[in-house]
Amino acid sequence: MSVFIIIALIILVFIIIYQIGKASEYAVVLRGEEKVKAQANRAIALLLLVMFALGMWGIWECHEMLKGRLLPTAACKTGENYDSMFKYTIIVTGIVFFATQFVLFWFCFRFQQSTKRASFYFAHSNKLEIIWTTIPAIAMAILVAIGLRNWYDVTSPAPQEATVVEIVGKQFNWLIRYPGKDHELGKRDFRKINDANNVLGLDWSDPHNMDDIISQNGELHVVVNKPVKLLICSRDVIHDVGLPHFRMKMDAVPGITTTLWFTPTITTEEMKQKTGNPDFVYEIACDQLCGKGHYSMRGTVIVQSQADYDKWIASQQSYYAANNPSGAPAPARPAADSTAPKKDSVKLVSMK
Ligand SMILES: [Cu+2]
Repeated sequence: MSVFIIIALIILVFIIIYQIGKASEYAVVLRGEEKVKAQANRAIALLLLVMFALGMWGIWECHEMLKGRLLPTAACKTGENYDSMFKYTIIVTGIVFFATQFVLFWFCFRFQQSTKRASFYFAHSNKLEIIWTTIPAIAMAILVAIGLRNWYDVTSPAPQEATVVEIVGKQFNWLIRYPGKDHELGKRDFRKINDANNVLGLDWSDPHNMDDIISQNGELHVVVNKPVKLLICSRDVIHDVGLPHFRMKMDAVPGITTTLWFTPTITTEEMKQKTGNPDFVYEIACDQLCGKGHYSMRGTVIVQSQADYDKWIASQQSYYAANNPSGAPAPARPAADSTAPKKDSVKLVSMK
């Protein structure tokens, strides 16, 4: 019912505007075209000022409404740097936006058509060209330089003491591999991948693989105030490790290892108290549309103290031990299998 009322209202508004238009046409005939034109001109000039004021008020209202809701609290130093870059960009572009819009609307009002004033034309001004090219160029160069510095911060070589964790995207979850006691991840070979007992294709001839731990529930455990380096890869299509609370994202590309590093500064427990949300979790969102289960490809980052992390890792079994309880080497994958399409990719093809 309310939909009909709204449609009827819209139609009514159109009819009113149409009738006003017609009435002003008659007025032109009755009162003389020049006079009506001058009146309309004044009215439009004034309305433009009103529009400017309404627009600014709308922007302010949006700002008030969304205050504190746009981005979650940054939980690492580089995230804070990104936030300040965001703030300065908004300030600079905001000032330019306000100034240009104000001048645009004010000029319309101030220099509305008048019979008492002759127009002044000038075709070119080198001085103006230099001013409005140089100032934005310098401002943009500064903003880009800050952006590059922040980008370098997250993609530069990680500190020596960083924990290395591998995160591999697959349709449709994240596989996370931690080096075991030897602190080194073993070699992988995509030809050795099989979902039964070697989800990441660990090469069992490499002894570094024997103690590697693989978490298949999408939980990435990291230690607070300790740098963590992510080795990012994919098992099938392109995914993207999106970490909104750490202001980072990086594509997970099959066959290429991309990296990111950061130092989390707030534990999950502290964040629960900070946000007042007992269910708070740091999210890993797949930021690349990767198939029909993309929406469900959500992981979590658990930021914890060193003691909690040590306790957690001690409770984990290595992937090798969990899948080969007898201790025997994992059977090699049958050759025929390696060319068979994976179940999920078949599903994806059938979508088209
Ligand atoms: Cu994905």
